[in-house]
Amino acid sequence: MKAFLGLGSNMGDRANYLGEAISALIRPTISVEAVSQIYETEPWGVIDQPLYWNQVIEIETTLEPIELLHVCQNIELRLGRERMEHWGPRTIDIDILIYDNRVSESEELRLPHPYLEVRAFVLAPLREIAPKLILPSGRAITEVSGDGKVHPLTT
Ligand code: PH2
Ligand code: MG
Ligand code: MG
Repeated sequence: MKAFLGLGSNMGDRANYLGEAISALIRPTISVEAVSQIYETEPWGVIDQPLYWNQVIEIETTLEPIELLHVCQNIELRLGRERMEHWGPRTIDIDILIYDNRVSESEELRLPHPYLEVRAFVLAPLREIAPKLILPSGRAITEVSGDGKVHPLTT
């Protein structure tokens, strides 16, 4: 199945955490199909924290969504993620944004990601790698920009 993952870091060597997370995802059950540029983004939600570096990747996976979530959580732990404050600073965050057309309202995993369509730090890199995507709301990704300042690192 096709899925899109959002990666974010705002502590320590952000480029290194993003790169390590992508490498760690690759395994027989997960292949990485596309990788966006890194975007520097202003913190969304809790604004009194360092700037984030965000990236979105497209994967192909044979894992079920909950299995994929557990893989992501294990990688977060290995890369030193400590859960302190809700939406607070972190070495690495790996979120499942979209998994095929799957909808989940469970406590553990909500799909599609509940804030997907309001966060520019997700929409900008997602638009870069999937410009023809129709969002879960039915709107084209080219028509939705979300909130927050973002810019790709290379421009
Ligand atoms: N993640 C959050 C909360 N706020 N802001 C930015 N810019 N980037 C993030 O990845 C981010 C955030 C919770 O996961
Ligand atoms: Mg997140
Ligand atoms: Mg998360």
